[in-house]
Amino acid sequence: MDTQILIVDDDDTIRYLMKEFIETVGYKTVTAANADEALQALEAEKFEVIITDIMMPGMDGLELTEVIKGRYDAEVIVMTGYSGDYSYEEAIDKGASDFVFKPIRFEELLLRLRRVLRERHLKKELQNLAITDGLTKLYNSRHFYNELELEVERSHRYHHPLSLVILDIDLFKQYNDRYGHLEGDKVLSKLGKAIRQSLRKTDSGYRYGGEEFTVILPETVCDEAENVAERIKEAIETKILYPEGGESTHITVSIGVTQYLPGEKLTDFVKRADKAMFSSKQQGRSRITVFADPSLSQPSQENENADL
Ligand code: GH3
Ligand code: MG
Ligand code: MG
Repeated sequence: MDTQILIVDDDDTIRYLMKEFIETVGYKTVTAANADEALQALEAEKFEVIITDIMMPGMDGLELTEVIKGRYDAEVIVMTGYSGDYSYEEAIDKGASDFVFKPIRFEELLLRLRRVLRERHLKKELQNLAITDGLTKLYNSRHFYNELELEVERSHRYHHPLSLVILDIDLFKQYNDRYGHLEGDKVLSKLGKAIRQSLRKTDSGYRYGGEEFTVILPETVCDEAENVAERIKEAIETKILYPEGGESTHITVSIGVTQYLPGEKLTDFVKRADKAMFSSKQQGRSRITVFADPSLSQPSQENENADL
């Protein structure tokens, strides 16, 4: 089990006993003697739950709870004596998930800890469901716009490159017409898998529309994004499909690739990727078009010459 628990208490004995007990039941623990140490630990490692005393020199446990809930994705359980100095309401108000009284009864603490973890995992599952497309197991379009906004902001702030890939299945209406919608759905599901397997750790794939997909590639320049696009294209197009009532076949995809230009609007960025994809369609489908620079999203050289 790699669930990490951070124990914060200024009392050495309590810290030691809690660490021993919580490790006995199978969780990993780190201890901190005050809020500063706790925040250092949180910067260095990821914790699912922080169990903190309230009364501590320096920043108290309630303030610490507030800081944790503002900065980190973690649950907090607070501990206090029977003094009545702090109320359950105050702790919950700061974002704590539960509250235990000192002297600590370890069995009770364990029950509460397990409940907090269970609820946390349930919450995560629900959050995942809300951002995942059921058919392809890729993220959905709502999540796409949220993530793209975050990545654009990051790219802007740190001057790091950011690329976007848009992909559309070629002549998918024909496939549906020929083999039926259900067989079409199977293709979408397989394509979702092919995309997921072709991505690098930092990339994320989305079902953008019915048979349109996007990939966000942080820290990536156009050329590298093109390599990823090529890998995805090959993974999809080499997959042999066996639709019911038909002969073995395969599908092709048209892809657009572009890189974020500092300061541009998110919608312009997406539109350029879309135009690149559309250009792939116009040039005969089953290809990748890269618009590295906005001037390239204007009609291509050949078209311009043809107009003269
Ligand atoms: P193009 O190469 O120009 O993209 O041609 P196309 O036929 O793929 O494009 P068009 O936009 O005309 O048709 C898209 C098709 O995608 C029509 C629709 O039935 C199919 N489609 C969209 N969502 C789903 C889905 O969830 N399941 C299935 N089976 N088909 C879908
Ligand atoms: Mg299509
Ligand atoms: Mg389409």
